[in-house]
Amino acid sequence: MEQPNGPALRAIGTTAAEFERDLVSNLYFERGTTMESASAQDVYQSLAVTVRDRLVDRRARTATAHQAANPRCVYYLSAEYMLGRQLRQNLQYTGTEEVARDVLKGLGVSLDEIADFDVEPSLGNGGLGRLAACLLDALATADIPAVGYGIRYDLGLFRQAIVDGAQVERPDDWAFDGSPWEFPQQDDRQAVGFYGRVEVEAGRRRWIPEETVLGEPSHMLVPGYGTQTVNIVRLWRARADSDAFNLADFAAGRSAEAVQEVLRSENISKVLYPADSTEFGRELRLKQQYFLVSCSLWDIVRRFHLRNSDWTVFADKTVIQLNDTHPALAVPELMRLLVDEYELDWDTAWSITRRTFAYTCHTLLPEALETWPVALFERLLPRHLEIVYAINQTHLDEVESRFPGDGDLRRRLSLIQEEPERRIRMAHLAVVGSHAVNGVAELHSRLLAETTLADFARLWPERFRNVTNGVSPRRFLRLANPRLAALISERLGGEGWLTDLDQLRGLAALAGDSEFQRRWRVVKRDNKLDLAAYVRAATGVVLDPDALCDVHVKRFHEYKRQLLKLLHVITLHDRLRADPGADVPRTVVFAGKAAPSYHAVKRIIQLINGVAKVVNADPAVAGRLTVVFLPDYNVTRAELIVPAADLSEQISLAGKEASGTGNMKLALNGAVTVGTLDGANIELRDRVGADNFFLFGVDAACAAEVRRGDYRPGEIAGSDPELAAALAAIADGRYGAGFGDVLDTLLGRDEYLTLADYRAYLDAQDAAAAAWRDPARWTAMSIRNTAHCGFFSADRTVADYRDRIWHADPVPVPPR
Ligand code: H2P
Repeated sequence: MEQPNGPALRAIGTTAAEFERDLVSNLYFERGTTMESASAQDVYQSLAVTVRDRLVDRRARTATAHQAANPRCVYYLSAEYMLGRQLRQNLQYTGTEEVARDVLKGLGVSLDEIADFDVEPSLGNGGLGRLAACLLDALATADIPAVGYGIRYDLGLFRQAIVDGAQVERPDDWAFDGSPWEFPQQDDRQAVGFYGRVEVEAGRRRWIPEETVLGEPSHMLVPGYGTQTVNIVRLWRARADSDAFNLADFAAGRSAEAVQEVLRSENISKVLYPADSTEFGRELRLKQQYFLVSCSLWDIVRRFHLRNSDWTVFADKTVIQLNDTHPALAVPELMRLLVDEYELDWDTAWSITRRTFAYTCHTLLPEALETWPVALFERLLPRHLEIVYAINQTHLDEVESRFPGDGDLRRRLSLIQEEPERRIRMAHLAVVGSHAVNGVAELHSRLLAETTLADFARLWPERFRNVTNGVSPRRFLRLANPRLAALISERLGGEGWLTDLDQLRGLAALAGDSEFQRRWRVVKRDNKLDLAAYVRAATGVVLDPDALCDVHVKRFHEYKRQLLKLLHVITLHDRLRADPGADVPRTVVFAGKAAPSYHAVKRIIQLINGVAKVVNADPAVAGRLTVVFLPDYNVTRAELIVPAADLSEQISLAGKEASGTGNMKLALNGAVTVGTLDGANIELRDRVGADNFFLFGVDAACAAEVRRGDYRPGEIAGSDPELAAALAAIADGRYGAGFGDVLDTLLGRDEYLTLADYRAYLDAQDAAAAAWRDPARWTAMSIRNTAHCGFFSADRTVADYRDRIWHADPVPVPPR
């Protein structure tokens, strides 16, 4: 039982009586109501606080243990966090799920209904944001002192609605009803400057900002599983000064003018990735980046000074992981703090900075490597520009001394791109300012060093390393798929696998066991019934729980090739109309969001919905093929789809997907992958075995070669009758008129070699269908996928970061 920290605090216990007392008390004192008159929202909020309170004592003890140990702390800087819903996680991590269920039942309320009020914070976009959340979970589970820093976006990315088949972006006001998991800390506000000028005072350069915005932190608890550690994620919200509201304007009836300054400040944390098609949007993005970095570094330095006074140990106590380039401004900002504010000399400051930062790159696409116009940067952050230039000078001097006279190399390695306009290369800034640079899968790390960052890898080979991504087995198996988790625990004799995922290997011996197989199939079918119920309510489409559930779920991007999957669906539609036995009964589920300004993929979403409408209404294929586009993909939706999936589509063009993590989540839940040799698919196939994976398509080297050569997609289309028929069906308007633009991209450049891989992909799908026809064979493949997924635990990923980059020791938190 957890005890209070002093006589003034009430005891927090785990018995049903204590839980009920606290729940009713929270209802009374926090919501001002009683069980008799409480709304469901009241009960939800009080339940959440009751569960949260059970973590607070652990958090307090964690902070005490960290203060005493003065360890090296990991600070994770990320523009995105996809934390997922918190209620069920925290019930599980505090061991109070059963107690809560019973107590609520006694009060006449169902936990499952109340749990539906839990809203997932909309603070992320895709794999990068979910990876951040999985790493925080695994860090706490490993007792490593860590803080995640991010922005508390009011409206997050966007809520995706489908209107007439097209994506429509709506604001995602995730905290509209109040967010019980946050601890706001108004008294810890931090001023962040923008614009202004640089002055010289007593021989030192100093930035005098012209505009100031307040960063207001709130934190959420990040509990470890099976341990006492509770770390935090600290999120910053932009606020205007309390006298920013212009009372005179308001009094004169100019209400819009009255709030102008308030809006200008608060816009900074309004949305994730404001559209960058306007100058306003671009400037806002850069402001956000600096806002995150400035607030977070201030907090990191404050934490350092709580326990230390000597700057020379800063890097021994601090490692800052840059999650992609969005927080790369932290490099010049730390230099500014050290040199301008704390008056360290440049060389000492630079050595501290480099030893402090590490950078994770998540892409290979050159267009995804951020750059900022020097002119904008200079206007917004004049002192930082000077610092970037100074860093660049030292850096280019080093290049010159190592490779004398190589002007081309200097140009390529410079932090500044000169043509066609002068821009700052953020990835270069991150690499130059870090002691370690990592990719997120073996292939990705190798390609980074050979292509995208090749010159840097030549300059500093020792900085480059790989850390293959991983996923939290707590979130994506225990929470998302309780049925499978229970079956696994029953057979493995306990839940040890939850923190030691390699134990799943013990399932391999059961792959051929017919009774185990039967139970495995029952779990899948029940999960499909859950998905079917949701899909029916959300879209009206009826799913067959016995059909092969074939899922392509992830952010929309042309390289991820949702369109290749769709061409397969169209071909299946044709085949089934001619021969109802041409394929196994199949449900194809698409889900994912497209960036609002990415027109080409938004058209693909429209085409998917067009195909779904026609296929689902076609009596000729009824019961054989169903297509759904499930709107608003996020962690909550993933938790529903992933456990129900049989076939996992990981079909990006080889050499484009850095890693993927959906591939891991799906395989862990027993989905068999149809995939290319891309990202972590390669490592997945190595582990689950080639016989339990449907491989197809060109590899990365071959793809690069095809692209360099004389690739003619039109000829491929002309020589493959089924492909020609599928394209003709789109052209003829069978799935809606006016998709000529989609065809033009395919038949024109076909950047992502969709047509080149079409035939191999269909063959792989036929092989999958053949395997599905033999349930014993399929189920064995499915079990082997789960059994050999241990490597893809985020716990292993964190152990790799710890050993290869962070060198941070665990600090166990003593139980009471
Ligand atoms: C990105 C990469 C993925 C990678 C993930 C996490 C940016 O995610 O593309 O390949 O697994 O980061 O490292 P996503 O495409 O899902 O937005």
